[in-house]
Amino acid sequence: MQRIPNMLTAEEAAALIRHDDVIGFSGFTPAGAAKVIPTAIAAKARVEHAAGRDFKVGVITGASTGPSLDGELAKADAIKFRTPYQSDKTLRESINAGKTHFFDMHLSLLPQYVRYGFLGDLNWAIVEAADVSSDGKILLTTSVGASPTFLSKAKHILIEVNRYHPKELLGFHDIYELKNPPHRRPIPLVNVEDRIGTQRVWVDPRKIVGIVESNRPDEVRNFAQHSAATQKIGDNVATFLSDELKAGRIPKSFLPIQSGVGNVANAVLGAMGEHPDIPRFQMYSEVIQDSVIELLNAERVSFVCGVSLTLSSTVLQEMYANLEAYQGRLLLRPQEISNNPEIIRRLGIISINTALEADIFGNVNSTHVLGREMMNGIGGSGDFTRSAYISIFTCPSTAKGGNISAIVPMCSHIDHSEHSVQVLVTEHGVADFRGKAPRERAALVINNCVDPSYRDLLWAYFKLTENGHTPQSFRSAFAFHETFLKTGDMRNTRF
Ligand code: 0RQ
Repeated sequence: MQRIPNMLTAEEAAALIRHDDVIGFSGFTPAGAAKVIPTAIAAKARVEHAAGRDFKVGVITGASTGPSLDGELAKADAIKFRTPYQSDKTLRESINAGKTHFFDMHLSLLPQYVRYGFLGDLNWAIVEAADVSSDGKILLTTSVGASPTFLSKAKHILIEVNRYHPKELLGFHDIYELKNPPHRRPIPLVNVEDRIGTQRVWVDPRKIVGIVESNRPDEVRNFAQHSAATQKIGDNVATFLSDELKAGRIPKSFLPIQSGVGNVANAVLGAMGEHPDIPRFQMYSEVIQDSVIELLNAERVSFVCGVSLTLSSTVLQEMYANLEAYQGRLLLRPQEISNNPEIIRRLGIISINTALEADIFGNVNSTHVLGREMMNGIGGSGDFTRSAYISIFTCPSTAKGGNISAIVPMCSHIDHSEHSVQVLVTEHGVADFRGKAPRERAALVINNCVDPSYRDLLWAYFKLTENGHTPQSFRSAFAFHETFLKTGDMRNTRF
């Protein structure tokens, strides 16, 4: 590090960024996200705007980030376009107001979109690191995301060396980049634990324009306590999987688990850990949340790999205090590898993701509240769902105190179609769609998954029309949504 002379302040780094630049920032969730430079870029934007000058940048990251990146830049109205995922309140409002263009995409595809040039030229990679050597070897921190691709494709690089993260993270990353077609080869990963790449990202040191030092924790939010509903969903998933095991449809050694983001996913993993009939398992996932570390500590999970260590600061600090105990049991991979369909299909992954809304035929909406307002984005849910051995969606059967049924006649937006969704689980039960025709699926969902206060209404909808392979009434398919918008309660729906 001593031979790279250009130590900069965050403000000096921000001064290099120009209006209309496209930046690939590190960060997959708030884990490993660049922090001090984006905040300084936001401050620069405010100064430029006050002087009457345009200043907006294109923001590409691995997935969502934290308040110092998406939050600050959105508050400063400095984001021209954003991809592939976000979860920041201000940014979400700007997207839904049509002010920020948001391109919601499968996370596995992001790195190759950048390499193929589909998102334009990348002016900058701004990446958080635990260390950087004078010959350009970069030790990433708590996420890999798409940083290797940003670093290889960007014209210039700025590094945030964050002293909060120890250099002993060396050995926890497995960096492997795909070649573009027609030179792409099979990915040589056949077991969850396989290492296929390097421990650090190698870049041409001449591209590193500056290094900014910082000491800032990841801005990971704590999860909500498990509610009765999320606990029951977890129990239902665990029981379903243990029944699959007993039926011989999951091998005795079990199969690797992918688990989604958010409160529901956290509760599901907790329940799987507690279920007496589920053996110790491996995880081939994306976001490693607190519950995964608890399962590793309890020896319920034997190995986990993912893209990010999205841990509350207490759990991360405990891990850092005892890091060597996790060597060989935990690995961070690029999103292009963790979410790669070739590997997901090969390993036989069981995917468990959360739906905002599902319909009686098994289509799932993960992204749009009432069909219009973007929540976070599709994230990796599609990457896993489309290629999984068993694809499961979970959700509480109602939202907003029961005024919204998460199960509707027809989804107001579809991210995962009936062709990819195999199992739906709510706190009331399980609908297993495998081998079932649409009419059979509808009966399973209404009987097993729907909240009792909506059951008669959904039967009433289903009986409206007798015709067709998938019976629908165009006039009434969105009656639940329309009624909610008019009266604030879907239970007022009348057909
Ligand atoms: O709103 O916060 O205002 O109360 O949506 O709902 O129940 O807390 O669920 O935190 O698990 O997030 C789908 C958003 C679920 C997330 C989603 C309202 C509800 C609440 C959140 P409030 P919960 P979770 C990749 C995995 C897409 C990306 C993905 C997500 C808020 O899981 O972003 O899967 N997924 N990545 O009140 C209106 C409905 C609603 C509703 C819930 N039907 N209508 N509002 N809400 N249902 C793969 C990995 O490996 C990580």
